[in-house]
This record gives sequence, C-alpha cells and structure tokens, in this order.
Amino acid sequence: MSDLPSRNTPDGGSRDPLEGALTGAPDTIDVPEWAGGIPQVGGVPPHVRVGNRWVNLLWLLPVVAAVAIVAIAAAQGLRATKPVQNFIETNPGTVTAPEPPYSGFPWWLRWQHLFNLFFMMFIIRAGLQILAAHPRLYWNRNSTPGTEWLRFQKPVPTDRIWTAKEDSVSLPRWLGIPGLRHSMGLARWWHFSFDLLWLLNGVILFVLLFATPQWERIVPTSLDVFPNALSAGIQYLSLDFPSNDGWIAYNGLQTLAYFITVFIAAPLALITGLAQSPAISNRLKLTGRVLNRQAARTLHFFVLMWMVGFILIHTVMIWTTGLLENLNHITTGDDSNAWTGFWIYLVAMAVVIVAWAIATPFTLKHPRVVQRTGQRMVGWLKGLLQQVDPRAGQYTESDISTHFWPNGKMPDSDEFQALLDNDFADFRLRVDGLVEHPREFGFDELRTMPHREQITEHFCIQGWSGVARWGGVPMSAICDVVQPTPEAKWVAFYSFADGAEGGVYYDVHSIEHMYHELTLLAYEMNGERLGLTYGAPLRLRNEVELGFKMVKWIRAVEFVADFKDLGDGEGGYNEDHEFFGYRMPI
Ligand SMILES: Nc1nc2c(c(=O)[nH]1)N[C@H]1C(S)=C(S)[C@@H](COP(=O)(O)O)O[C@H]1N2
Ligand SMILES: [Mo]
Repeated sequence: MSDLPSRNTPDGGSRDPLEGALTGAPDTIDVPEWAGGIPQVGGVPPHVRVGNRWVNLLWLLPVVAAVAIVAIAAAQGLRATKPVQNFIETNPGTVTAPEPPYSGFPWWLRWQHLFNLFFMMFIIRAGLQILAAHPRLYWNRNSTPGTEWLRFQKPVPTDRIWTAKEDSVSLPRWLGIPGLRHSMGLARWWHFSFDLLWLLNGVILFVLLFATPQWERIVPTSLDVFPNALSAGIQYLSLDFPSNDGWIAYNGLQTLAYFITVFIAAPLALITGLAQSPAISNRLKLTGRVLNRQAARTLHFFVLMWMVGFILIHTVMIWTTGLLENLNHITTGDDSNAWTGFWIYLVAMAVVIVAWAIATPFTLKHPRVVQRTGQRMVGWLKGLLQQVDPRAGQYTESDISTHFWPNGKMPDSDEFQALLDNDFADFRLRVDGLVEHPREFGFDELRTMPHREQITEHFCIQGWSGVARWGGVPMSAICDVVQPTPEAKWVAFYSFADGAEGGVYYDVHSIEHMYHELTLLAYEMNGERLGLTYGAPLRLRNEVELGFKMVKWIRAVEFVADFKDLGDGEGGYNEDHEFFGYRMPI
C-alpha cells in the first residue's frame, strides 16, 4: 500500500506509520530553542497611521505635557473669573442625592475590589502578550500590511516572504506573560482563566450593586451629573481639587468614570473579546459587518487603554486626596485617619508584587502546568463553543482579501520535492486508522470526488485574519469512502512539513467536525490551484477552529480513538510544543 512500513495495533487495526515520526516535546521552556529558535526581538515604539504617513507616538509625550500645562493655566485663569466661580458654587461637583445619603463600602465590595485588582493584573499582562503576537491593529478584517492604523512593529518587508510568526515581537518578561515571541498560547491560558474569575466577580458585583443602594454611587440618576462633572473637571485641572466626599457620594466626574468602567468598558471587553473567536464570529455573522475580528481587536485594545488610564488616575487620586482615609474606606471600611488601612494596603500590594514577579518565571518553568490548569479552567467552555455551526460566516467574492498572511514552516524533504516536481501526480493521500476501508487517494481521484467551494475567514491564533475562497473535497466524502468505525473519535492530519522544532507537524480534530459541510481538504484557493506557500497539495479547512489547527501540506489522515499516544499527547504539534489547547474555537 505505502512505501512506509505500517505497524499494527494490539487490536489488529492498521495504524498510521507517521505516528512514529511524531516527536515528544519538553515540559519546560529553553528560551533559545523556543518556537523553533526565533531570536528574541522587541517591537518598535507605537506608530499611528495618518493617511499614508506614519507618526511615532512618542512625539505625543511632549505634546501632552505642553497641553497639560496650558490646560492647568487655563483652568486656574477660569476659576479667577466670576461666572466660573458662580458655576462652581451652584454645581460644586457632587450631585446631592434627593434621599439622605448612606455611607461607606460594604465588606463584599471591598473584597471584590481586591479580587478585581488581582485578576486585572494577569489579564492585562497576558493581553499585552497576545497583542505582541501580531503587533498591528486594523479596522478591516483582511489584515493587509499597510492598512493597519497602529503598529508596534516595522513595516512588513516586501522583498521576501514574511510570515506572521516572524512578525511577532518579544516583551520584557516583567511586563508580558511570559514575554517570549509567539508565546500567546501560554498567555491565552492566563488571559482566559483570569477572565473567567473576573467575569464571575463582575456578575456577583452587578447583583450586589443592585440588591443594595450601592448602585446609586455610580449610576447617574439626573442630568445634573454633567455640569457637576464639568465643574469637578475644572477644579481638578486647576489643581485645587473638589472636596473628597467619596465616603458618602462621588462627584460627577467620578460617577461618570466609574459608570463607564463598570457598565460600558467591562461588558465591551467581554463582547469584543468573544467577537474575535472564529466560532462566535462565524456563528453570529458579525464578521462581515461592523464587529469584524480586527475591529473587535481594536476596540478590545481601546478598553485596555481605558482600563490602564483608569487604574493610573485612580491610584494617583487615592494617594493625593487623603491617602489614609481613602485606604481605610476600601480596606477596613472605616471613615478614619488611622494607619490600619495603610498597612493592609501594603500587605495586599506585596501579594500583588509577588504574584507579578512569579507569573513569568513560573510559566517558563512549568508551561505544561499552565496549559493543564488553563484547560481545567476554561477547556469545558471551549468544548461548548466547538458545537456551534459556522455556516452563517460565509462571504461573497468581493470580500476576498488581497493579502493573506503566510504562516508555518515549509516542507523541505526530498520526497516532497519530488512530488512537487511532478505536480503531485504521484501524490497519494493515505487515510487509515479506525476505518473499515483504509486506502490511498490519488490527487486526480480526489479532484473527481464531490467538490465544494466556500468563501470563509481564517482566524490565526496570533490575531490576524483574512478571507479566501477555498475549493476542495469535503471530509464527509472521504468518510463515506473509508467508513470510520464507531471507536473513531478524533482525526489526525499529518503534514509533509516539520513543525518549528522538528518532528512532523500534525493536529487532531473531533470526528463530529468531519461531517460538517464546511470541513474540507482544500486544493484550490481563490479559484486557482492551492499554492505551495498556502499548503499544496492539500490543506484542511475547519471553520470552527483557529488557523493553526488547519494543517497544510497534508500527507495522511488517521482516525483514532484518542490522541494521547500521538506525539506528546496534547492533540497537535503546537499543543505539544507551544502549549496551545486542542479545542480552539476561540
Ligand atoms: N504543516 C503546517 N501547517 C500549518 C502550519 C504550520 O506551521 N505547518 N501553521 C498553521 C498556522 S499557525 C496558520 S495561521 C495557518 C496559516 O495558513 P496560511 O499560511 O495559509 O495563512 O496554517 C496552519 N497550518
Ligand atoms: Mo496561526
């Protein structure tokens, strides 16, 4: 049947000889070897595009400083005028409640505040790491180089193939988790796991806010909030702050800031995060419309900017408007000047700093633990998302991207070269494992089988996306021929190419997805024969999953009961070597 030796399983079924060509993977990270030994290279200062020109945002620093000085002077000048003084007198900043105010922060709010702070640290750091995996932000879903509005990376070179992986940048290890280039697989476990905790904390907060009068602090109930916010703004800017009545009520500006943070920014973080997922984006057809993946990613970044800005100003205000009182309010819940709150604050901050310091070294030392813990925390949710039907997320001809980022390590064996030289006339796709009729399919034969075309969006784990028309044979047609046995639960796709660290690139997919009409072995792209860069002779399309699961340069397909004994047992090459998850609908 095949030129490679076949081996037998204890139950007598034939197993794919390529199983033996898979490699194990280390459970620790050796930085020089990471991701195929890509050197650690950082990004560039943020550049924003204005028309065709790129502006280095560092120039903004002196501009912001100059504007701040002018604004402070203007606010002070204004406060010396009679009309503004009258305005501030009638609108002192704090909207007086019609009901007698109640005071203080209940114990649950104080604990939730602490948890929020702790969770946000990991979410933000891991989020930056994910951003660094594709350090460009766009509004359009095509991710065409040059159309991004913000980049932390040099322009894409045009004189050679520039893979998406090469585009990733390192972060300092104290900032990103874990800082290395192309380490978003690990960062995503941190990001998603703490997202879940943060969401739970948020749901409890929403319930308790409205079960108590606490919501009145941060939900404006009259239009007076606006003149009072303006008044508070002028007072802050003039550096003669409005009185701090936070124990009883917030001023207009505080109310608006908290309202936006809790009721706009936080839900937006969730929505724009989910909208980047292939499963959700395709299911809800948000893709082609307003909230395409890149617009969602850009808005997700704006939420990050808001949150970081909020945290900075919030902290400065805590320190400058009566530190001891403020700290007692949020720790012991007393309105006093005692030092107790300060000491509690120091202990809490020490815990945060220790957790901050440990996160990256722990991840580098125990990446497998991070992967397994993440899988336990959010794997079940990802499993649920895999059930969705992606058919709604199909496009039309005019949506096809002109640029499609290439990724992955090309096949370099003599065997592949020989097949290529012959235009794959001698290529045989081996399909075996737990099937009634293991067999090989010639390339010509595959092209006489049922044919399907679809225009769909590709979602890379790094963050970029692109739309292409794919044509090929549905996996269901292959299944009809080979007849998987009832024991077959997973399907392994083996590549002609090695993964970045050597050993055959492979990935597993659930058997259910094989019967989805959008799951294809594609041999055409945008109406032409699939090019070498994009995976010739065959590549997989499974529109529920992220890009790395769509094996290119496919050589063999094996139906298995379990993937534990393939490679390192995690469900694919990147799962083994870069600690990705095997369920990747998000
Ligand atoms: N054999 C093989 N297939 C692969 C990869 C790879 O490295 N080797 N990379 C994957 C990743 S991460 C992505 S995003 C897509 C990229 O497909 P493209 O080059 O057509 O954009 O291929 C996937 N298939
Ligand atoms: Mo990818």
